[in-house]
Amino acid sequence: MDGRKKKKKVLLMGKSGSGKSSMRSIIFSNYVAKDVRRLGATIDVEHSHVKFMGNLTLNLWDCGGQDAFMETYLASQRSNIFSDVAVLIYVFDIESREVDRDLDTYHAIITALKEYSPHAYVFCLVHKLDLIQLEHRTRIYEERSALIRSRSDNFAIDTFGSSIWDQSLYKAWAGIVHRLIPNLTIIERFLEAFAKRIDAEDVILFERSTFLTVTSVSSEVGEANPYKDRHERLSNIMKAFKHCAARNTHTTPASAGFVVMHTKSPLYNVFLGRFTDNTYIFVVVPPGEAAYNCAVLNTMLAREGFAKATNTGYGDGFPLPAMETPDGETTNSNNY
Ligand SMILES: Nc1nc2c(ncn2[C@@H]2O[C@H](COP(=O)(O)OP(=O)(O)O)[C@@H](O)[C@H]2O)c(=O)[nH]1
Ligand SMILES: [Mg+2]
Repeated sequence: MDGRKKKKKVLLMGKSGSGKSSMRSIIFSNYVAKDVRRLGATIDVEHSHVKFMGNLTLNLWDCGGQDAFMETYLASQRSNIFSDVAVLIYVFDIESREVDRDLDTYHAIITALKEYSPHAYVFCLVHKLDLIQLEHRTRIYEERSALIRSRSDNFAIDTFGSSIWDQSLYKAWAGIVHRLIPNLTIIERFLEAFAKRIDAEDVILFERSTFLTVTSVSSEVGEANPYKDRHERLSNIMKAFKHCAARNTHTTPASAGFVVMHTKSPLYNVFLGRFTDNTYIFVVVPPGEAAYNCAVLNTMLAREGFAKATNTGYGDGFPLPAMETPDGETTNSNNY
């Protein structure tokens, strides 16, 4: 692994009206859900480049889903569209009345992908779940997900239920970008060592502009937290906060930043602050002034080393603890 700039091609496909452009705008362009109704239909392919974690550029191909376009993607444009793909995100509209036809189109796309980019990751989003009554949501999502899997050939796919009207959108996209982040193992080992050292119950790393979860660590206490969707809830809340801050300070949501927020309670301390150029860190530690100060101080101290590790792919900026290798030898992880 190295620190060179990485560009990854991401195809965003699915029938016209399934919600592709809406999601893209909310996640990457700081739109709020109610604003996406203003978007026009995507004609042909709309290219955009989004930066993520500084050195990763996602080259997003939002492919208009009208039937005529789908046909040209599969015929004359086949090699252009399907070559060099890192990720295919396929969006299914849960409201569609033509489930079989949608699955046939999906299968044709998967076949083309297998031919030109057999190592691509495939994510399928069963979208607009807000339109299904809460009590039927899980069942309908699972049924649809099983159907999609049965048409995915040999691809190991991930499926998510999503809606632009709640935090499920953030969970799905965090799952997607997680697969694309360079130096993720280094980031995760670093964060784990850091969390242990400051006795944190939860540490979550968020990407700065999208507020998507990059990765997280929970201790045993953190694991017991009943709010399993707390990461994506925080992404959603922080995005809304940025919009609110932008409105009140006459800036744009993209530039509305903040340095730190904290909550101290008799049961825990929480802070959410700017970590590196590209990340925010969310830390939960035990209650008390000393624990809080210690965690804040250590977070400040870890910044530089962390930034270096994520940029270069080497963990030498922060004294990571020695690790047991599978054959019993002890190695120092700094020798990465
Ligand atoms: N109810 C609901 N409507 C959605 C959702 N996502 C998108 N839409 C709506 O679906 C319509 C089509 O969205 P658009 O993003 O243009 O679809 P695209 O053709 O796939 O790019 C718009 O009116 C959106 O407001 C969702 O999660 N729930
Ligand atoms: Mg569109």
